[in-house]
Formats: sequence, C-alpha cells, structure tokens
Amino acid sequence: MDAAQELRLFDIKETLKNDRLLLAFLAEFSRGKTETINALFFADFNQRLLPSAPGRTTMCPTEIFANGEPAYIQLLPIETKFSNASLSELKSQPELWQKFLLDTQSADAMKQTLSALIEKTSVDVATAKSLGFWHEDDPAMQKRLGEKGTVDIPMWRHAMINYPHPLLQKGLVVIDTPGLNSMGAEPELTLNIIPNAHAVLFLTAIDSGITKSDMQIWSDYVKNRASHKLVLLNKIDMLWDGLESDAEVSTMVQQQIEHTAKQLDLDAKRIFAISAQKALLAKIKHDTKLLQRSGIDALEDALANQLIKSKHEILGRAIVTECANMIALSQKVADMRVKQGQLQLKELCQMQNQQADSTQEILLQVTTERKRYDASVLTFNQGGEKIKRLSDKLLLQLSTGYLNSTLEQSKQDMGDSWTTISLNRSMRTLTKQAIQLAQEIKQNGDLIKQEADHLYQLFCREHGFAKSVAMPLNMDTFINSMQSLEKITNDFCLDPINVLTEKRFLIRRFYHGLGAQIQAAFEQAQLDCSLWLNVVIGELKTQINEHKKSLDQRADALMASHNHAEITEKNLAATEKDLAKLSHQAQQLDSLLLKLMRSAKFHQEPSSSAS
Ligand SMILES: Nc1nc2c(ncn2[C@@H]2O[C@H](COP(=O)(O)OP(=O)(O)OP(=O)(O)O)[C@@H](O)[C@H]2O)c(=O)[nH]1
Ligand SMILES: [Mg+2]
Repeated sequence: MDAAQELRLFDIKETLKNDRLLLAFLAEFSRGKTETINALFFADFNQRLLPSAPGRTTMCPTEIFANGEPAYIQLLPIETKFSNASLSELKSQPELWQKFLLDTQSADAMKQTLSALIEKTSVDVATAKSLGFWHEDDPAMQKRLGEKGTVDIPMWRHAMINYPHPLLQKGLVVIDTPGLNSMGAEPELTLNIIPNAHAVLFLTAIDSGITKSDMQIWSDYVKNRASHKLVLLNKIDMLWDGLESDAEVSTMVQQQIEHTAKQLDLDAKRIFAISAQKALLAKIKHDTKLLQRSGIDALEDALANQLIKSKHEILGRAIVTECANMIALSQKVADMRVKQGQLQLKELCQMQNQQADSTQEILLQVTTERKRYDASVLTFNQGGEKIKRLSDKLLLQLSTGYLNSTLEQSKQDMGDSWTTISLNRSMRTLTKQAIQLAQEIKQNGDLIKQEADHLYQLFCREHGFAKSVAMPLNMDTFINSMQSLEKITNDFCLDPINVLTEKRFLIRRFYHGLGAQIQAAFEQAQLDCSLWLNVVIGELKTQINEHKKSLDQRADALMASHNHAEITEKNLAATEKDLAKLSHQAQQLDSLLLKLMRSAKFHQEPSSSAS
C-alpha cells in the first residue's frame, strides 16, 4: 500500500463513520410533522416534547441528529438573516449560535428548553419586511399587525437538536420544517436543505385531504426534486368515531390511500397511513393495541430497515468498488513479485549448476534488462511530467480562485439590480460557463488518458506488465449539479412571490446561497478529479517502482553469488523462503477480495418505500 492509498482508506473510514441519511419533513401547516417526530423519537419522556399542540406552530427549520455529545439544542438568531452568509457558512461559526444543554433526566426541563422552537419576537413592519416576513399584498398580513403596529416573527432562524435516539445514532438526521409560507421566505430550504436531503417525508392529513396548497408543495418541492420520497396520510384516528367497525375503517383508510396515490401520481405502497397523535399516546401509555392501530410501526420499519439500509448499501457499493480496485492493484504487484521471485530462483539455480562463463551470461542478461528498463523509466518520467503539467492545469480550472473571479464577474453583471430576471440570466451564464469548463477539463482528461495509455502499453510490451488502460475522466456529476442549480434558480425566479421588486434582499440572499452550492459543486469536482488523477498515473507508478526493486534485487543477488558457492546457496534458500511468503500473500489478497465481493452482495432495493 502506498501513502496515497493509505490516505484514501483513512478518508473512506471517515466517510463511513460520518455517513448520514437526511430526511426532511415537508407539509402544509398543521399536518402533524412535529407530532410525528415526537412519536418517533421523543415518546420515552411520556410527554409531547417538541411543541405540537394546537396553535403551536413550528417557527424555524429544526435539524435533529445524534453526534455522540451530551444532548443539546443550538439556536441561530433570526437577525443573522441580515447578513448574506449562507446557513452552511453560519454553521461553522459557533459563536453566532445560542447553545443550551438538554437535561435528559427531566422531561419537564427538556420540554421547557425545547419550547424555544416556537418563540416569537415583535418587530416593526420595516424590519419584518427586510427579513422576508411581510408581504404587502397578503390580506392575512394586515391581521397580523398588532395594536402597537408590530408584527410577530420567529425568534430563531434555524435550530439543531442533538439527541441520542437509536435511529438517529444509526445516522438518520431529520429536519422538521415550518409550514408553507416560510419556505418562500427561506432560500436555504429550497437551495440547500431539500436538494441535500436523501429523502423527503411529505405529510397529508385525513381531515383536510389534499388541498390546493398541499398539491403546490408536493409539485414544487417534492415530486421531481426529492430522490426518495415517502408520504404519510396522518390523523387516521379521525375516522375512528366508534360508529364504524374496524373493518369498515380499514376499508376507508385503504380508499384514502388509493385516492392520495392517484392524486400524487405515486405508488400506493409508498403511502403510510398513521395517527401520529395516537402513536405518541400509545407509547406513553404502553398501549400495544393502540400502537398497532396507529400504524407507526410500518413507518419505523421503513425508516430503519429500508431507507437507512438502502442508503448504506449505495455507499457500500461505491466503497466496495473502490477497495476492490485497490486490492486488484495489490494483486498485480503481488503477481509481479512472485514472477520476479521465480526468475531469481531460476537464475540462482542455473548459477549453482553452470560453468563460470554461463554465469557471466546470466549476469549480462539481467544487467541488459535493467538498462532497458531504465530507458523505459526515463520515458515514463518524461510522460509523467507532461501528465503533471496537464493535471495542474486541470485542477487550477476547478480552484476557488478561478471560481471566485467568475462569481465576482456575475455579481458585477447583475450590478445593483437584484431582480429575478438578472439572477436568472446570471445563473444561466454561470451554468453555460461551467459546462464549457467541464468540456475543457474532459478534453484535458482525454489527453492525460492518452499519455497514460501509451505508457501502460510500453511497459506491457517491453517488460511484461499486465495489460491495462486508464479509465476515462467523467464530469457528468459536476454538469448535473450545475444544471440542477440552474433549474432551482429558474423555479425560484418564476415563483410569483419572488418576482416583486421589494424582494431584492431575498434575491441577494438566494444568490449568496447559490454561491455556496456552486462552490460545493466545484470542490466535489476537484476532489473527484484528483482521485482520478491519482489512479491514472499512481497505479502504473506503483508497478514501475515494484518492478525496479525486483530487478535490482535480482541483479544484486546474482552479483553477490557470482563465484561464491556458499553465498549462492544462502541466497537460494532465502529466495525460496521469500517466494513462499509472496505466494501466500498473493493468496491472502485473493481471499480478501472474495470476502469484500461477498459483502457487496447487498439486498435488493426495497420497492415499497425507498428509491
Ligand atoms: N387527531 C389528530 N391530530 C393530530 C395528529 N397529528 C397531529 N395532530 C394535531 O394537529 C395539530 C398540528 O400538529 P403539528 O405536529 O404541530 O403539525 P405541523 O405539521 O408540525 O405544523 P406546523 O409546525 O405548523 O407546520 C396539533 O394540534 C396536533 O396535536 C393525529 O394523528 N391525529
Ligand atoms: Mg411543526
């Protein structure tokens, strides 16, 4: 294993450790998002811990996870919206957040601390406007104007709760979101949280059915945006009025599921009918019958055994493929060692049995081979330098400096206008530039591949290396990320709420959030390209060094043994021992690869909930 591989294995281990599945809860107001989260994660406290009673609407997006530290809640003040910094930037500035430890020994104390999630603050209309909580043309807004002429707005912009629940400890992160209105007001949700979520849980309720605004959230944010989606049909307890038999209720629920499936154009198997409220109650009262009736079990099973598992499997497959490639390279090296060991053994045996002049011949053969090899290594070094120049150029194109100057240019192009038209135009230009860049990088990558393939051929032809070609560079992920950002921007710009000119601050913030996402796409592309470069030339380099070492070793052994029968004998014994060890190592690699491939035999992708 070389240093680059060792580093990569370390990174892979970290990725495995930090693997998380982000599940965003999305729905119109009062469909029961928070109640479902209470039932899933906090029922042990025999209380409704997160505020979800009537009239207690969630005021800010709330991320819930388990990171191994003592339980806490961290809150980001709403005023941070005045700055242009994106949420991901703000997350790296702990001094801006208010942190409170959660006393997991006391349900009352926890409930008290968590009530911060619905805290409000009163501000004047101008402030509410500049923070995006005032819409002139909305009649409901006038009603919100209190006697003092102030408006209540959320106290916090974002909350993070660290809590050690077993499902969360498995790597699940859930995000509770406030109802519809705040989605438009918070570009972070549309730009960051939803696209980055691995799955979206969309809630509808049996009493309201699917209203126009439910449908709008579904089609704007979930239908074509979320890679995995689950739908909850909540509040089924409202059908349990005692007048219908259990069988009749089940039929009604089933009919509602099918109706919902039709409306959302979704497989009915992805819809879970539950009563979050009764599930919470059943858990608190340890009422197994009610718990079963609440339907929460099927949801928990879908989360733990299907969603998380399928996410682990996707990551697992990628890691197994990468590690199998590493083992395959080690196998090549091991085979080379065995082959060279066998040659050395043969030469030493010949030397032991032959006359002086034929030993001279063997020596000459090996030295000639070494010289020939040195010439090839020279060609490799020259080719390597050329590849290095091309690689440096390639990585520079994806560097932060290059990106910042491009973003700066687009900001200048937008001037002071900050309208949806200028934003849309600027994003389109950016995507066009990024795609052009990806094509240039790809061309550069093709040149590198050509050069590497020549070198592979040379060593295969001249020195018996295993036949191999470099894999081509693939820029599709980068192009896809840029195109999907373009689509999100376009949707944002077409949204009638955002077209109004007084939304300038919102557009500016959207632009900054966009900048962070573009930067992330560039960083990922740069990482992918460096990994590719390491593989393209690294594999050949490893084999070249290995071959050189064996040649030197063979020559040295022959030199030392020349005319010294005793040393020949000793060298022979040592070579035989080495060869046995090398053959054993090669076999060990075979069984390692087999073990790895066996672990890659994952389950079939579940058809009922994920995908
Ligand atoms: N009958 C019944 N009521 C429920 C159920 N789930 C939630 N509720 C009630 O519906 C109301 C809204 O629930 P929440 O969990 O706060 O809804 P939400 O989707 O988080 O709403 P916002 O935070 O305002 O977006 C509360 O009064 C809950 O008690 C349920 O399964 N059955
Ligand atoms: Mg809520």
